[in-house]
Amino acid sequence: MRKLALLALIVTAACSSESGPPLVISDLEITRPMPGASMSAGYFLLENRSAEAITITRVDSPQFGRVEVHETILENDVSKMRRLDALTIPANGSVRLERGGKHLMLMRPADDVSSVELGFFTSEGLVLSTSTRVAER
Ligand SMILES: [Cu+2]
Repeated sequence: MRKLALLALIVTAACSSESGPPLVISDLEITRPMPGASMSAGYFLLENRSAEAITITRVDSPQFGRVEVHETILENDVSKMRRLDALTIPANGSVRLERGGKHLMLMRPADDVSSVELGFFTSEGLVLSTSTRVAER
């Protein structure tokens, strides 16, 4: 957290008209689990507005028992998912989580998941928190 605060100071000094959080989320969509399934998927765009790469090492949500970052890969013409230990957003760059690509997998839902809160952590702590309504199908 201390490093991020310092980073924010540097960014502010370098570009005084622009301050604000280093990591910005948009286009956030959490799907409702398919009937009989207990997993939801999350899609969004993460923008890093700082001059240093940001590596997300953990995502959590009070509405789910477990949240993982997955990547869909094609192996011998079979679509598979694998878990990613980290998600790096390059300096002044962005990463999109989308259908058929990297995505968030939300497991073990609570009884009420009509509204979902998400926290994104680096090894140094929380860098972004957000919430959204779950998409109607
Ligand atoms: Cu997945």
